[in-house]
Amino acid sequence: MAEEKAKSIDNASLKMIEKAAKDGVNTAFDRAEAMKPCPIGMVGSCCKNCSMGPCRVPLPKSLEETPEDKRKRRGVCGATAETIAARNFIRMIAGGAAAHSDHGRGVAELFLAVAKGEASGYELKDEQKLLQVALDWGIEIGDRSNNEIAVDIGEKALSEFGKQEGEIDFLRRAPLKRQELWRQQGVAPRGIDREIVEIMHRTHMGVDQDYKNLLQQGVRASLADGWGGSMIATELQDILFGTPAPVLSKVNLGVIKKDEVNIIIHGHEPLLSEMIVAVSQDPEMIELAKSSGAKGINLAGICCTANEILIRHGVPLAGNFLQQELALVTGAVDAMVVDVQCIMQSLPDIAQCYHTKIITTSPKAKIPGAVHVEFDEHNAVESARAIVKTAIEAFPKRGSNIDIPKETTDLVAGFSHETINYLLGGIFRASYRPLNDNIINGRIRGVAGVVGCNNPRVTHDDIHVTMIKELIKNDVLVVQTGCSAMAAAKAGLLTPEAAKYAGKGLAEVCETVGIPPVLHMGSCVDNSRILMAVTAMVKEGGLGDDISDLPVAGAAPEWMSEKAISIGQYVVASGIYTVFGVNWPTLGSKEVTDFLFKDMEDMYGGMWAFEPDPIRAAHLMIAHIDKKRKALGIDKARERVLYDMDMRRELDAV
Ligand code: SF4
Ligand code: MSK
Repeated sequence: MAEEKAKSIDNASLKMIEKAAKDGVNTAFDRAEAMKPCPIGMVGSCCKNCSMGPCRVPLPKSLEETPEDKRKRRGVCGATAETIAARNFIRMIAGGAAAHSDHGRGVAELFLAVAKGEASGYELKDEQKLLQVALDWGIEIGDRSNNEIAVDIGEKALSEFGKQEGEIDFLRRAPLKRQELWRQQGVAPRGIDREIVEIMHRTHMGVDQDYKNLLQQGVRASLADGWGGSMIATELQDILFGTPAPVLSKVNLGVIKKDEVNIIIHGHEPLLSEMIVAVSQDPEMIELAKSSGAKGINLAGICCTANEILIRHGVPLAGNFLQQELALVTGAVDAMVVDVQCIMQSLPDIAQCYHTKIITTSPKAKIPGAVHVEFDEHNAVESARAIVKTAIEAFPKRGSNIDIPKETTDLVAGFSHETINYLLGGIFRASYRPLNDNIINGRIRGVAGVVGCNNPRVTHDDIHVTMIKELIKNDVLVVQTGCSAMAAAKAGLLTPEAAKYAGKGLAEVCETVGIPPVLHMGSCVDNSRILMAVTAMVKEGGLGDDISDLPVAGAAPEWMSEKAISIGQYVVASGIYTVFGVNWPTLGSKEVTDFLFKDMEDMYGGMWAFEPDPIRAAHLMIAHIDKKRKALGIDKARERVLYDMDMRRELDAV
């Protein structure tokens, strides 16, 4: 009998999974066991784009498919397995790009309202970034006030979504060679909305039926996400709420407190949660909590809203994606406030077993069974107060079935690309030079971005943590966002002490600079920070003249979301080799998979790979990093560094 796979490597999660079973609560872990994935849909071979179908074009039983068999392997409309797999793949990109970009649009709308003085309670916190974005976008600074400049930035940001012609403006932040390559390939994106709509049009029955042409539109829309919608979200959030700097905090379900009103913030957009952070510190609210018998108000987060308020305020992380239901199972969460994305519909059902109020806040994301308190940017303080009061009112209704796991781990987060600049180069000479130098001299072998979700099809957190440990052990500096960063945090990898897991060279750099070997850069939209960091490495010099020359790689080893596919595609199209785990959604077509895994390297200098085993995946990334080091002529330097005195003595002794 096959050995049953562990559900998680995290003890707190395992305890709550056990409690859920006792309490009769069904979680994603149970549902994943009961619901086997459809093998045809899993590899992208099912199409339901019209009512002549759904059509399934499964792979032939034998690898030796005859041309005649292949001709028969079509949907009713004649669509081939290639067309179907490519259409499905780029529809995932459209979904992911839409989610990130609509987040960016929401931020831009709030930003404009703040600039115009129409959103009380908010302010423009980062003047330096305001001026930087104004410069990048050619917006007049002169002797105008910050608010006047910000009005132009807000209007410009909103216009980027609907731009009919020309390119999105942040594209010009990329290295020149990369911009030219995108233009040659015909994938430099116009407005973000336009590229997403075009995917939906081209994938409609009977439109684009050339898989390569389809995949190129996927690239174009994904670039509109990474260098457009996501970058707008990150930059405007930084101006509004402050650019993150290193901050100490804690992670895991143990941050939930038995004697305080616990409010968990979950989702992706920090617009309202920023206000909840402020309101929960209001002495009047704390008094109100005390009058209900609580000692205070405790905020914690799940998923990327959590990352956003962690990196700016140090608010602790209750957990990542697969811990959202488990947080409720503690019985001690008084309210879970959700905005958009990655929110399980099971939450209100589970909440009924306890006393928790699930509060939806976005008109775009309502859930039957939840209380809806709509976020109104013109009245954000009032919305936040209503939410905090709802949580306080729930506190006395807690039952006795409470069990909060003890586990918490310390972490340091908030490594924006600007912070890395300062940390490495110093405040007076902020620069990526020391990073590039340490890569050239071989102390740091390369940089890997490990990001993305959890997926109950694999052991929770295990794939992330195993991969990251293998990378740092081999002197690869890891940068992170999303739920992956939380997995690493729980394993203690986001503290400077984690240098003990790193190879000698990386550990030396971490100890000198005082940084962890794994840097938490933020939320899902903050993958745009990674784009800026690799661009800064190119511009610093010595490591080639394009992102694809750098010894860097990317991974989303436990991915589940369409957003991960959009992120992966813009990272690949930006020139970075990227490995995904769990499963791969185009395996139903060899041609489509070959295009993504092989042809893209010639076209973009970066390509996709699929490897569910975390150690093997890490070594694919390391091999790619070494290939780039060799091409740069810095592989020899690395060998010199490896042979330190002890090793030389050992060699002499032989
Ligand atoms: Fe089938 Fe073609 Fe309709 Fe898809 S679009 S469901 S392949 S007939
Ligand atoms: S929250 S998209 S599960 S990283 Fe950004 Fe986590 Fe993936 Fe959602």
